Amino acid sequence: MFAFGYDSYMQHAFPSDELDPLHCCGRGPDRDDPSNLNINDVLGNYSLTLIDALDTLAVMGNSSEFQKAVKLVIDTVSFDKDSTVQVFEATIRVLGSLLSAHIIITDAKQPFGDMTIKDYDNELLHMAHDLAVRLLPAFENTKTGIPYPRVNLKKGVPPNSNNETCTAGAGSLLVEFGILSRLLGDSTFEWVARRAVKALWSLRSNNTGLLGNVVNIQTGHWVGKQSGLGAGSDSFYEYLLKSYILFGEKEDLEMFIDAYQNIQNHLRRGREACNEGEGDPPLYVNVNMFTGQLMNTWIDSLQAFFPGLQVLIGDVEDAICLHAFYYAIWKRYGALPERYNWQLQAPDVPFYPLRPELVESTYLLYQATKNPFYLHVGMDILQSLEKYTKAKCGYATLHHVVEKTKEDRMESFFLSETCKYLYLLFDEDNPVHKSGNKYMFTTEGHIVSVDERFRNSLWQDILPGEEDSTEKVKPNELKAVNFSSNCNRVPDERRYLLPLKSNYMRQIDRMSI
Ligand code: DMJ
Repeated sequence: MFAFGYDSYMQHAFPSDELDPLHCCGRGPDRDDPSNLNINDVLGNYSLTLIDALDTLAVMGNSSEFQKAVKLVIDTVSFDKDSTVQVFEATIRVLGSLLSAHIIITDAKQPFGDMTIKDYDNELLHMAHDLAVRLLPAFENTKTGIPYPRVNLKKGVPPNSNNETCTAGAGSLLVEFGILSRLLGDSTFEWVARRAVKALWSLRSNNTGLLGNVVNIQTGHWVGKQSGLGAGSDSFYEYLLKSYILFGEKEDLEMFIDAYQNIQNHLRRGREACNEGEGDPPLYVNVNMFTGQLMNTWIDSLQAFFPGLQVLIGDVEDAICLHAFYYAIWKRYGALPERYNWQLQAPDVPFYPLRPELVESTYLLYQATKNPFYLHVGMDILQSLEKYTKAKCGYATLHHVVEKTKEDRMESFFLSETCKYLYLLFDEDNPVHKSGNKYMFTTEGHIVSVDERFRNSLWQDILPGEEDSTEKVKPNELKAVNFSSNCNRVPDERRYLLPLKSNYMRQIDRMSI
């Protein structure tokens, strides 16, 4: 699947950003229509799909193609482009992938096979630096410290820019910016990303502790008061925990735990006892951040990442139940509709752009439980992707999950995330699994190593007079806190889960979705 998608991109689309899998051609920014944000936020005229796929090639052990791809990126990609892109998308898809590939190339142990590059002179790190410098204007002239959502890579923040941004977009930059800072020894990047997180955090509701989904970066007023786990919010929560896992700053964990508790208190509906094979699965709904009152009756497919995050924090039982709910929807349509109305039991927004979130959670749940049920789920997903999304040249967005009509777009995250998680699910002996929790996945599925290099705090040194009051946790201590609570329980989980499998299958089958 990956090979067909990647080879098709290279053959028909490179050096364009994306592949149009129906017409077998490339796609770049929509210069004729600058308001086409769906395209222009993501496509920067910088061979996006090639960059986003780099570490998938390594994870799959394809050293010759990885080396070729890295050289192509070094030789042909420039960020000196008159492209206005979303800071978040450029960060997670491009910056994150460049850093991940750099980490893989410079790893002395080379666990994925020979991924070294002859005469490598840190070019990918320099490119990441160059890109991040071009994104920095987004953090200037904002009264709250929350960044502008978009920058032009040549000219900075466009005149008359929108002052409104979403929580996930502004508050999920810390992993990539923090790694860059710590690799370069330049605190600037982490500092601006951390300031944005803290500014958003300070704006949470006094009443519920929840954050909304859209905020004005100058006034700090919430424009979108919806609090949920999906679009506009998802990776904000994910990066509180993942920043802690990487950098060991306890304040990140404290924020995450607080947020997680508020999510449980205000967003989670549904009866308990799902893990006994009875009752309804939990449902995480969208509520008003100030009152906690229900705002609508849909969930979105992005939310399916949440069980994976719950695995990381050790809430495996809730993760199992929530995952089962999304899988039940997948089973019904052979895909996840972008929005599913749980009251009408029908899609509200019926397209499926090859998103990875359900596969991601399936993979992480399999790692935590080793229950073969998740292999079954993965196979089911794989088969429906082959059946409904395979096109002449690659894999296509499903325009309508009921009608199974296709759209001419293969988003870059299909190769960087969807294919990677599917591959890893079935590749028990992959170096990622033999590394002893050495790797963590960014929100775009890029692997980054959890190691001492990222534990030296840099950012407080540019705040003269401020003491670094944060407590640091060493990576090996962290494992004991976060991972072993899941992984060491595997034998128990197996005993506990295996008899439940049939209950689960029955429950999923009869779930009235
Ligand atoms: C990816 O680009 C990232 O996972 C992001 O956090 C939100 N989801 C898309 C893919 O669905």
